[in-house]
Amino acid sequence: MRWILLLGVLIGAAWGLQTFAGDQVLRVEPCNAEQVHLLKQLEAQESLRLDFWRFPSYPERPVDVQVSFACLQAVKVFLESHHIKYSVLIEDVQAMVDEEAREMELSQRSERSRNGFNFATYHPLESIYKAMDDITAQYPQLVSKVQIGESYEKRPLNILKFSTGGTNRPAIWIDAGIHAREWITQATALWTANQIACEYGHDPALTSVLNATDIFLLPVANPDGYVFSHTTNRMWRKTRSRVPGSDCIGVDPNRNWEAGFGGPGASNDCCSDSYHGPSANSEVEVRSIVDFIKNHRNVKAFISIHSYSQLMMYPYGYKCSKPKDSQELDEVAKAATRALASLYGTQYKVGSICPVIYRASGGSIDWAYDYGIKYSFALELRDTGQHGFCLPANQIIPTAEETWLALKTTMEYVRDHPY
Ligand code: 0X9
Ligand code: ZN
Repeated sequence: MRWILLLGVLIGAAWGLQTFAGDQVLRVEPCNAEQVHLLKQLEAQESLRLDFWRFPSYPERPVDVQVSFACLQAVKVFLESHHIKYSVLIEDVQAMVDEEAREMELSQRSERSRNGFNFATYHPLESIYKAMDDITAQYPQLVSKVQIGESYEKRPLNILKFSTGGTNRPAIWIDAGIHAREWITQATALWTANQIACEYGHDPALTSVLNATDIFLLPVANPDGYVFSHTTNRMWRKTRSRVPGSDCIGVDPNRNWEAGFGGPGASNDCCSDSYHGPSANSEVEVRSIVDFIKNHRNVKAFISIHSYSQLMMYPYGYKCSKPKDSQELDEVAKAATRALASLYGTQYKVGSICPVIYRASGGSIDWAYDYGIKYSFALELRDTGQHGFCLPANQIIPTAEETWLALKTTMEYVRDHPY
């Protein structure tokens, strides 16, 4: 077993690929503050290179963590010796990544012969950008592409604007893929773009929303990270910016907004996956969205799509108190997730970020809310950890379909509640 793993690692390294042979994802369930504290100590130990899929936070909540094969034994012994409960959520991360790559390869081959975009598989960035161009070309009356900036590595940041006319109408902002590895989010956003374009004029709810409101959709908020997650490291989360004087690359773009920036729930360590960056808006990807929203001035809803955990959350994450509109936001999120569940029974939890997932400062929807956009929500799509960031491609369309019902419910509510 050891030799096979070593061989895998060596072959991967020769290709410049990060491999995860024998890595496991553990679900750790601390049962008191002391145990959370111990997990945070583990997090701070750089040599372990733990990858938290769900970060530890007070009060105690389940934590998902990818542990490299080399450190697995030591981590398990540590947990057991402190009587911290854990189970193995994913047996072999590399096996899951390989399976996903095989599926992509097969569907790309059949796609080339069918000559059409396949929404039911994951795609590299160029294919997503091409599909966005195709949608724009097919529905020029309704859809236009707007470049809102350029990523650190100079890739365009493209949004799709859906508008049936009028000037500076109230607008709904939706972004996906700010975390590179959350592939179901970029895929869902693209399916959603196509759905909006196809269903306008057919679906009465969507049609009435679009007759009053514009929709701005950013399917790939972190294109550099997304490309890196395809070419080199499937579990890449952050941007790809260089921090002067450090060996580590990238900033967590969901800790980089000017909302409790640098507070609890973000890391000072530039090697950490939740590194907040040198200053708020240091990441051009974040700055470009902030500038766009500020210039547009009429955004009434701000929805950020993440994965995984099946949650619909509203502010705050940088503090654990509720916003003044929490009751209304709670009702909207409950109605939206009820609609979502009506399709396939997928259950979502609703609440504000801090109690529902963990404390997280510098997040997008907290910034949007404090900026004055009342209807600010973060969605965490499927699943609850069985596959985590590698949601099988055969779940893309069902996930997008159910998410669409939540988005539509929210958009209808926003349309009916001007402020
Ligand atoms: O840690 C995060 O940024 C989010 N979870 S994820 O697994 N997708 O990384 C949760 C924070 C949600 N907060 C905002 N979107 N503002
Ligand atoms: Zn995320």
